[in-house]
Amino acid sequence: MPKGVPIVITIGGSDSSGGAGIQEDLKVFSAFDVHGCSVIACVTAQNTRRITSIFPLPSREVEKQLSVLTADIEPKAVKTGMLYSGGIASVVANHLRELVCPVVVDPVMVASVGKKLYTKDFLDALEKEIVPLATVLTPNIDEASKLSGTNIESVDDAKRSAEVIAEMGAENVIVKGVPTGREMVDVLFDGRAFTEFRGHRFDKNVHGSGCTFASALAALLGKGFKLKEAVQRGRRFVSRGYMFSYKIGSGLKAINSHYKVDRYVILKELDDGVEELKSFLKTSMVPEVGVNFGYALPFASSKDEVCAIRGRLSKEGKE
Ligand code: PXL
Repeated sequence: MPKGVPIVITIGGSDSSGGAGIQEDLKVFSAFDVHGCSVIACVTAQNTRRITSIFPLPSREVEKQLSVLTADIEPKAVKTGMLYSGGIASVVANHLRELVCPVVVDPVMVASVGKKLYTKDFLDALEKEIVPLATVLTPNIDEASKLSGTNIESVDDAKRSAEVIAEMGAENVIVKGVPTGREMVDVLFDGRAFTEFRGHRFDKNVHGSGCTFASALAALLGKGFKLKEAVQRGRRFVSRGYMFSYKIGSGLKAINSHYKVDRYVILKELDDGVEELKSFLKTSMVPEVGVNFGYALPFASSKDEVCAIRGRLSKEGKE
């Protein structure tokens, strides 16, 4: 490992389908060039359609993983996901209390295939022990509704819910995915002010998006980004993941957190394209104003993902 690579620990459940949980977190960490350590809280047996078993590890085994890691390694950030039971949540909280790095808490409650991912005593431990240790808590609207006891149907509802959750001790709360017309809004509350993040509303249900966002946040905070910038970058990463999501079985698609956008290939294609165009372009086809020619990365969403020839092709065949 090169010197100075930030280390980020994820604490959560194993997802045998590889789309969410620890497996997804480690993929995201690697996409952001941070080193991921993992503490397994439970093992789920699942495919893209259903979860057939949840096997929580004994709390003392979770405790052993945390102890051995923190005795040797100084994480730059920690992310928690599916902790499942009150007992496991308490053990995790005891360790988080000793850490000085940012803690991203994804209060995982229900799987995208619809199964409940916690036991009765978990909610109490989450509220009393884990939430107060969160640098940022990342509930979706259902999780935020459950935690705050308010029903979220609008951005204003999400703001009220975030205030209630912040009262429980979370430093920042981001309530994700308030559907408003054609947009999806995330609401961030830092204990004083709200920031709204608006984006495209993807209507497909993709497996792993919550884990991806929270682990991207942990990686970015671990790399030293300020929270708002981390949220913006994390959201962009998740949108890309939706666009490039793919099928691995007969059920839900998997979010794509390992796509590579190859800028060099696009530049080369532009170059070759210009030469090809010039080879058959007749003067009569070129308008007075000339011809612009540009290429973009797949699903380009900003100017730095577009390349074009400087100036334009003119009637005289000059670039
Ligand atoms: O997406 C939430 C989640 C987190 N962790 C594990 C999961 C899931 C959803 O299926 O299986 C292990």
